[in-house]
Amino acid sequence: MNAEDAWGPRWVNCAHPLSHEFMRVACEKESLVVLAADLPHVSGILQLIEDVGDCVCALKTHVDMVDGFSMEDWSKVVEAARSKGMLLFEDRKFADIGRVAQTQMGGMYDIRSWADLVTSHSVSGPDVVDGIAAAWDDVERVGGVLLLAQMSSSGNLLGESYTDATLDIGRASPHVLGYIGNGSSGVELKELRAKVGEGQMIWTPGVNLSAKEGVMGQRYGNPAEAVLAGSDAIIVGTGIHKSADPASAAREYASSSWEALLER
Ligand code: BMP
Repeated sequence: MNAEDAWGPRWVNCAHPLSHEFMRVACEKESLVVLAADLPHVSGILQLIEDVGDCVCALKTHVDMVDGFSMEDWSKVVEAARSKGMLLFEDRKFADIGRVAQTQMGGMYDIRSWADLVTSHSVSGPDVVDGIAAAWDDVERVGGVLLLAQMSSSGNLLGESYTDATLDIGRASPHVLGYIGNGSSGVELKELRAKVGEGQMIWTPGVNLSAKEGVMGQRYGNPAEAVLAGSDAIIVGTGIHKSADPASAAREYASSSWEALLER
């Protein structure tokens, strides 16, 4: 399906090139699924990519949870994700001053060299985004930042005024592709979408087709409802990798999110 027909005003109004790349891949795969590959070994991540990569648009990683990390092993993950046409998204949640964030994009994980997208908190102010962008400049790559405007964890401190201030930072920066929203609450998501408008993306963790509640305060909502409320990407971890049959679970998440997009 033609991306503009599927995405409508989002396709027309989003400015960041990687948002179009995501929307294009989503149309190709008929899926809005971002896989949260929260596994401690490269071998497990590689197997997961092999099993579900055809219906996943981006691979979200926490590179610092990988046991015995080596860049040589990690490059296999990067290569496998690219060969399946997935974007690479490191959920680093930067939160420091700009200069330090720039340095943290390098280091042993060298996030700047392989990640297309990263998350950042806005708590330290706008310079964190400039630091991240400067790191991509250093290696002559283009990347996009998703700012945490809401969270799915219960009791989080990202209240309305924090969200509003985060959107002010995000609107002012060409590097901010969009926001993390709370996928477990259609009400919160609709409010967020009304404030964000059409020009930036909202990606949502906290979605699951069966579980009502996750462990340690994670909250879940229905992925199709999240898309209908304004989410552009559903971030799914345990719903896929803990499933007895990850491939068919991923297909279910893909079709429910895609159908919701077309309905929207
Ligand atoms: P799961 O579907 O297994 O609950 O995983 C959710 C993923 O989304 C995790 O990788 C977590 O780090 C991330 N996440 C979240 O759950 N809530 C947020 O508010 C922000 C996140 O990045």
